[in-house]
Amino acid sequence: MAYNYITAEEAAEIINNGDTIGLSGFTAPGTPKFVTEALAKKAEREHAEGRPFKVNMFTGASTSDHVDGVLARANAYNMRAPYQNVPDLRKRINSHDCHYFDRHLSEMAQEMRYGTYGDVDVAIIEAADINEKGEIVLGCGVGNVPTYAMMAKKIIIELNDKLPKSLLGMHDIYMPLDPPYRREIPIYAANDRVGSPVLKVDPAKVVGIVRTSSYDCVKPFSAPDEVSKQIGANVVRFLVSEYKAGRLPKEFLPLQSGVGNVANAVLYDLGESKELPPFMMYTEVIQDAVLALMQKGKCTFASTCSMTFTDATEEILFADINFFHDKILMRPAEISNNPEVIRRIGVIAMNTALEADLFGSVNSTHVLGTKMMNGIGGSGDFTRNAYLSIFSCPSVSKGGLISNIVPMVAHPDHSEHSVDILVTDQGIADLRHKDPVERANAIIDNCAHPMYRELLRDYLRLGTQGQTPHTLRAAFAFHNAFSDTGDMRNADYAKYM
Ligand code: 0RQ
Repeated sequence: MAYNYITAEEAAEIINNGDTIGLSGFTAPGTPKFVTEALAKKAEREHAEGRPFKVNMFTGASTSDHVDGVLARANAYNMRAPYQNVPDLRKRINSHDCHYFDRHLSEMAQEMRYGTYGDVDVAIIEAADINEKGEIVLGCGVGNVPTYAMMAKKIIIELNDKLPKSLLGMHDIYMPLDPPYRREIPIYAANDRVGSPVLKVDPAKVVGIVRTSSYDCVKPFSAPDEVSKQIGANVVRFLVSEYKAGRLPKEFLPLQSGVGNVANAVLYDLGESKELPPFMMYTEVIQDAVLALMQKGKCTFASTCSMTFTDATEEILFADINFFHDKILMRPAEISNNPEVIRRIGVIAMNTALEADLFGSVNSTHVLGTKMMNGIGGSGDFTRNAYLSIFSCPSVSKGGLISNIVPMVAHPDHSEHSVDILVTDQGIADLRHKDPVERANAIIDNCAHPMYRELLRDYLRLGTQGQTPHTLRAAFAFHNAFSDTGDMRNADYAKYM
């Protein structure tokens, strides 16, 4: 069938106030970039003329400024899910201009299919290629697009000429049946392929194709600072000691790694380790370090939802795509993050915390307990189901005004039942086989910054009751001290007792 080629502005005209939109992609890669920019301009025009214009936006994970930045600045979101990381959107969420549902990423697609969020009016899909039968070669991220495309009444394609058609074969599009008909997802090793290399859509639903040309605009990494390097070295030290002790199989286990500078630094360090064998990844994002590890033969395969590469690394990938073609498989989020598969193949999960408490619970999402940072993302999918779950963070933030080890986390995302290992620049606390007080002592001695250790020990001494000796009246003394004085070191337990 002959498709209708349209401009981004014409595409934006197809989208109405109140529409629910589903986007392809996961993080910036694979996410549309041009129709959303045009949509933000349309929203601004509508607002200037006194008409309401807001949409409900579902994505795979975070996007980029071309989506969440422009649309947040235009105040064009009524609702947004399931994850974001753009400062302007964060402001809209925390000021209640935008309803934000922070969901486990593996659950979004099936919740959508169950009808939790109503209909999908429009899916916008970035593609490297599309044929007359509606078979789409996706870009560098998948997300929840199989579900959004299936449910959408209309589909708009962004056909991006920067994406080589030879991406064909690097996707594994699989949609599980919903309960009670679901069977096991037949992935028994990270590199098992179970689905289709193309996304199949009904060509009759494709209302327009917009020709585009752009890399994925992932921000370059800053060079790792001393703290990140120390965290990376500690994570590697822990994994090597586990491996040498025989607590990890000799083939090693697939790794999951979160996003950001620390995660990238940890992977570079793993690549340098002579003691660890080459490994596979079963993860939701791969960053620049993974491509370098593949070139060195240290990472042999990566199952992921997105190739979150900077533009320079994306160019390296595209220039040598034959080398990488069989080493990377991009899958929908409900498969890349699938709890069943993660548990089966024994993933080692490595994620980042904002703060952790003395007994091992982790806050990944809410700054000082109230302000949404990004969201839980895939960290819960992996943490709860991993063979080994590692969290890392710097021991302090804001030059020491904030201790990232606190008596009690101000918002719990991952409980002490799921967190196995805590790592900071100071060291490693192995929380397994420890009772709550033993865990607290291990965290104070190994992870807390020296300037906060005595204050944390004082908190532990206050507790006289129960197996987990919290003192609830004083549990947020660190957070209260920061709110009142701007420095957690002023925590005064007596004030609340
Ligand atoms: O503030 O930006 O003003 O300097 O928070 O802190 O240390 O740079 O942390 O960028 O690695 O992000 C948990 C948010 C960490 C991220 C989180 C301040 C600090 C700084 C950022 P500035 P860092 P990172 C894979 C898995 C949840 C989702 C997830 C995240 C800023 O990793 O969103 O894991 N995780 N997904 O100064 C107040 C504290 C603080 C603090 C740091 N305790 N209190 N402020 N900061 N600790 C990805 C996907 O799911 C797609």
